[in-house]
Amino acid sequence: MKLIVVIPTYNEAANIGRILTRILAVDPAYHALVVDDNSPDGTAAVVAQRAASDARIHLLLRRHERGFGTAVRDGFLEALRRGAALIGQMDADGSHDPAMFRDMSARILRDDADVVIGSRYVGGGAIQGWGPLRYANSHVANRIARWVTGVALSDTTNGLRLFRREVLETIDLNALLSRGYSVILETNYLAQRAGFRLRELPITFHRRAAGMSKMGLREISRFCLFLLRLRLQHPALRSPERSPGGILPVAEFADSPPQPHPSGPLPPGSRDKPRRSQIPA
Ligand SMILES: Nc1nc2c(ncn2[C@@H]2O[C@H](COP(=O)(O)OP(=O)(O)OP(=O)(O)O)[C@@H](O)[C@H]2O)c(=O)[nH]1
Ligand SMILES: [Mg+2]
Repeated sequence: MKLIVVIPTYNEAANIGRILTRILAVDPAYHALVVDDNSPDGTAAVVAQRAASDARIHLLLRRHERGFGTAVRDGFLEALRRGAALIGQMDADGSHDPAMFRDMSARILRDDADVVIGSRYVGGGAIQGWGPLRYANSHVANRIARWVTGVALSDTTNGLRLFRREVLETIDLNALLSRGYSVILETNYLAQRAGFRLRELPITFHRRAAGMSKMGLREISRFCLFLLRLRLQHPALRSPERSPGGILPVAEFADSPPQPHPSGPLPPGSRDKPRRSQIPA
């Protein structure tokens, strides 16, 4: 089954070669699609050279557009066009382990989930190498995102995810509001709202291997602006705290028995299939 991993890049020449090698080593059915915004450090040239001799490496070079959100969107559209059954997303800087796609795809193929999120904040998840400020930034962003949107995830800003093709065909990628990092939250929110099953799998997140972060004040303000726009566009959004029956339970994969639903047990067989009436408008 064809799995394409979308990797947005900006100035990742020092990292991209290694991450491509790691992705392709996980499984012969895995392809990598790098979406590069004409990085000044020549990231695209590194990828193009690898793609010339490896049919599983693809490059989408965006010469005139810049932005994490639109890069992810364009990557998803290109992966659909290339016929992927499963579409992954990860960063290029070594923070995410591509071997996780094995477990993630197993969950989807077992029909336990439609979207699997690599989560730093569920039991067993971890972050290595972050200072308190970086951690606080991520933690607060997740709390606010969850409060505003009702997305039932512990970690809705991490860029290691795997989608069943149908999810990305259903949500309208061309209508996304996000231009920046909020695309992760927005697509999670839209998938949940469309009635798909989102599940979290614990991961260890590593500090970037080399190069500079693109996360800064500009991205943080873009994220806040996105939340405001979403709230204005969907005034009926409610927080989980204020509408306990209105969202899906946070779902983690664990070998332990499933947690009871907050509003009582679901009928047999319905645990994983959210009713559309459970999804906030
Ligand atoms: N195409 C594209 N990719 C981007 C852009 N901004 C960031 N990226 C890529 O998106 C991924 C995540 O960006 P990072 O800079 O690592 O952001 P971060 O993980 O929040 O920050 P660090 O923890 O400091 O690494 C990396 O692979 C980047 O190269 C952009 O404007 N366009
Ligand atoms: Mg990073």
